[in-house]
Amino acid sequence: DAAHVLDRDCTTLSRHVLQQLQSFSAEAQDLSALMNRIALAGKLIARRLTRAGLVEDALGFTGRTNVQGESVKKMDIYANDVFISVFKQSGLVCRLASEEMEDPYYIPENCPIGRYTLLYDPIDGSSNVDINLNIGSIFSIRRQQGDDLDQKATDLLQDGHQQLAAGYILYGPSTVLVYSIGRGVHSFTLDPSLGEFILSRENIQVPAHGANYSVNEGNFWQWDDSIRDYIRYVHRHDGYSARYSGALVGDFHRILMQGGVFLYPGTRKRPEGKLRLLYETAPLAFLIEQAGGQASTGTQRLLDVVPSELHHRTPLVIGSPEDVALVESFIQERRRQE
Ligand code: P6P
Repeated sequence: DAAHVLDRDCTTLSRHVLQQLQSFSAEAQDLSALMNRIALAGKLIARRLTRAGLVEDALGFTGRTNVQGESVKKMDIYANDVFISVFKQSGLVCRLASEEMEDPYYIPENCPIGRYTLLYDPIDGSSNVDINLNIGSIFSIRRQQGDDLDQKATDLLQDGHQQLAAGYILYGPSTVLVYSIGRGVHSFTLDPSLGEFILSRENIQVPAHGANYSVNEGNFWQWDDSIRDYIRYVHRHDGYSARYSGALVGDFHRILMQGGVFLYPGTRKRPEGKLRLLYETAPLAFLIEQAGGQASTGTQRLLDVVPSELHHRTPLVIGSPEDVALVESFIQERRRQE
């Protein structure tokens, strides 16, 4: 019978969003359409990546540096422009803010309709592109507040609770899209033969504790004593495994699925850390809290942080509640001693 025709009850992303909201309100329709555009961007980027070694303009550097002072890779630009083009057609997004662009990109003809803003890191971990290791795209959707006539996008400088939706696309052995619109965290796997993201895991809950701790220990002597205390603790105790790929999305996905903690602490030189709030740490914090986990700067709940500017950076401690609490306990202990 029909049930056996399909491998599984193919729940596509757009259908899932509408089911999530159990309504067909204007916002539900908008979010479903927005998620569909993100899925399209993911498919276009995944397709380019699978041929990275074969097509001329996918590997290597452009010779430019971005607002972060990082050398820009061809794939960064391609992915950045893919999101702009799929949202131009959508009519829903009138501003896009990206790691790759100093200022937001405006699509004025879309403003009267959608009034949504996409904040994204088009290719996170792009150093992995040339060595065929996992990379990701991170996204967050906020509603535009006010008319932003001066195009300063100051309404974006609000805490992470303003996010309507957040998620990422992980380009790994399979392409996985993980998202939340505030009703749990769900993952979809791209079926290339269908060209559709099909529901693979619903209501993902991060384990209360996990063995993985994910941090770049090469920075050990740059850290505060509190982080070194935590690292010495996990070195001395059985049951911990170091896992670090150098690409945030893959390292986060491992923590979400298996538990544990990912850290990118501040250093003496850069106390605010490396990762950016609006399109990296805040979307992941939204997700991990929806999955029953925690995210902090080490001293403050991540979703409460108010950015001072578009490319605001924060330290990050994110993952299983027990493991995040353990890191924070070392920070609190050192503060008590000061
Ligand atoms: P480090 C990649 O450049 C990135 O932004 C994240 O994807 C990743 O977690 C981090 O930086 C890696 O930084 O300093 O450990 O190489």
